[in-house]
Amino acid sequence: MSGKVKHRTAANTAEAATVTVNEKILKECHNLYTDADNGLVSIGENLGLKLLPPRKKINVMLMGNHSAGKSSFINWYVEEHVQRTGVAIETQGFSFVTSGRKRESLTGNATLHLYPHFKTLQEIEGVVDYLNTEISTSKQKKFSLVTFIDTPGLVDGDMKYPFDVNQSILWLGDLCDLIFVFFDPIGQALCKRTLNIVEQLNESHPERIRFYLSKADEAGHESDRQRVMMQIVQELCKRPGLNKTGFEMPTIYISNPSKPSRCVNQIEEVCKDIEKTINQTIQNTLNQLERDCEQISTLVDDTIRADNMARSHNLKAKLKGMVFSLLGFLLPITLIFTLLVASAPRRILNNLVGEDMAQAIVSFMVPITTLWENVDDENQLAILAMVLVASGICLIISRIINKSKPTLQRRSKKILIEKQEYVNSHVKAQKKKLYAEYLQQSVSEHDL
Ligand SMILES: Nc1nc2c(ncn2[C@@H]2O[C@H](COP(=O)(O)OP(=O)(O)O)[C@@H](O)[C@H]2O)c(=O)[nH]1
Ligand SMILES: [Mg+2]
Repeated sequence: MSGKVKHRTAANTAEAATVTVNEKILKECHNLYTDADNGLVSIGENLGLKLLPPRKKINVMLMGNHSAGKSSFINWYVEEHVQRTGVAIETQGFSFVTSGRKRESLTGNATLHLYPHFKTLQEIEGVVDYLNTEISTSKQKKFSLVTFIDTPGLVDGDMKYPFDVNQSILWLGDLCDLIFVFFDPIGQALCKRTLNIVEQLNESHPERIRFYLSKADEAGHESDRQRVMMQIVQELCKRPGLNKTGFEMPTIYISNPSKPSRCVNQIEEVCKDIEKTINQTIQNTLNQLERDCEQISTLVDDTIRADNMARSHNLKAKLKGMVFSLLGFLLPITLIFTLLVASAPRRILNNLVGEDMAQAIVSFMVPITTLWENVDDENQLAILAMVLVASGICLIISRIINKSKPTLQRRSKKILIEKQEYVNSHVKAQKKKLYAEYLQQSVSEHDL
């Protein structure tokens, strides 16, 4: 007896330790994104990249007919009576059940505050009044890494819901990692509304959906249970959107010590499935972290390359612009100079630059001045006009060419490179470390 107790305590400690490792990994990943200065979200924002911080828990939605045992399943998993149950007691709206530091119930608005991912629900009229959160301190099973979403029991017919229940479930399904569909053997196992929603959910997220025959202990004998199951599967297969081969429908029930049942109970499989999804989520989160680091690094490289190109473009544009402005100024100056040398009396030139220099200039300019003297007066005027126009055009071209592209400031460039360095060394190293911790923990889990 004491041996058994000891063994169980050891297992519990190990369990607690593994939960802590997984929790820690998801929390640290979350922090790597949300850190105010060096978080990937803010770094990405500066590069025009929108990143979402990873979630710290997985979301599991339970849906199904009225009184199929959804709320009871949550209570069983949490090992605390958080959700009201009973054939007559209907879960009216959506209940988020999650673990926290103290037992507390939150209203719809507080719920949306707690789950910003679910903010879009607000757009469905009236639903916020039917949202609530139950926080429990339970750490049973993997509850610290799970948020359950209990949904209103679905029924056919004239039942009026105070909000668009189908739409709400579809939106929630988009944000959940697992969708459990409970069918119970006595209730309206084949409620059309349930089947319709399941069919729609299955279109976008077939990999998230799991079917269960709940309250299997109430199905009577083995043969009755088989018949109920056949009926449900047949009904599911009639739906074109659901017709897949190899339907799996584990039978589950919450065992009652005072009413022992010989029926096979596969409820542990549900726990394993939740665990598997948590592990998958951790791996996905770590892989996404690596990809986001790489994307940031590439974006920084691209930004710097584009900046270098803009700089060299600006330099070339400046040089070309300078050549054209020079031409624009030199053309009229040359002309005026030519006119001066050709037409002004030599005496003035002598006085201006001295006799020797004047001689040198005159002989240097001989080809142009003779050319100019050979042109008659009317054409001289035309040439003058043409030169002025050409000079004007050169000046305009110079302005057009010399348009610079925006470049980064030296300081921002430095910061970008620092962030890239931080992501490549610190964040990636952190990711490696977390992966190692994750693997280490799974290995020891297998050893147990
Ligand atoms: N025999 C049996 N009864 C169950 C089981 N799960 C739930 N119930 C009962 O079924 C009724 C409806 O359960 P509840 O969890 O409120 O269903 P919900 O409407 O889907 O949330 C309650 O009276 C529960 O005690 C089960 O596995 N076996
Ligand atoms: Mg309920």
